[in-house]
Amino acid sequence: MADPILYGPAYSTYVRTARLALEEKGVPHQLVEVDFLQGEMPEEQVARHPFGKVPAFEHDGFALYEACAISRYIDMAFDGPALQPADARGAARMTQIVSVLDSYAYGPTISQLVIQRMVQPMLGGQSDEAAISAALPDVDKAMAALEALIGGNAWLAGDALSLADLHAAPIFAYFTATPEAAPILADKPGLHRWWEAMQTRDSMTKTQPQLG
Ligand SMILES: N[C@@H](CCC(=O)N[C@@H](CS)C(=O)NCC(=O)O)C(=O)O
Repeated sequence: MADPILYGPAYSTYVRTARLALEEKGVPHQLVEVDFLQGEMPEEQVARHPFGKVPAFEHDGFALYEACAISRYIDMAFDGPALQPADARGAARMTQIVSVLDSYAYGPTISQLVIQRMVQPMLGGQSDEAAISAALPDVDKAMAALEALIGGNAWLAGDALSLADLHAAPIFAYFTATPEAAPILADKPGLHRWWEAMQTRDSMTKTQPQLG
């Protein structure tokens, strides 16, 4: 069987989620870089992803898009450590956290805070401080929900690393690089402990993006 191919830029959080899954499973793969930061999404990527996003994925003629579908496929199709809890409650908790990240955390944290604080200046523009201020209550609300969900667990969905952690970590990598993160995380010891542990994984080092 051919190695899987992941299409997207290493700087994308959702691409990194899929790469983390591939690294945690130890799956040889190819990353085909697709850059969209300086302009439009390239046509060949829109052909792979009808909503014009990254990542897209292909394995032996099987094409997929949407990071959570890709990471679940990687976990189930390849040998290596299981990245999804086997019990009903653990699996539901993992799915809940992935959904919270997609629905309530990514938008305010990445699309608003990180884009304004980090990406706009990198592209030669200015941060929109009003947009950042407007996003912060929603960032805090999402982080508070994640703090409640992790509770005393080592990992977001329980006592083992799961796809929930791989979905959250790329968001945290950018979030914690903003000055707004420290005060928001100050009263969230569970997330603080989790992020310290997450950063030490080889998969995080191997997928570190070079942005800027
Ligand atoms: N629901 C999609 C979201 C993917 C997504 O938003 N990707 C971002 C990069 S992290 C993207 O493609 N942005 C380009 C754009 O919106 O034009 C998934 O889970 O894969």
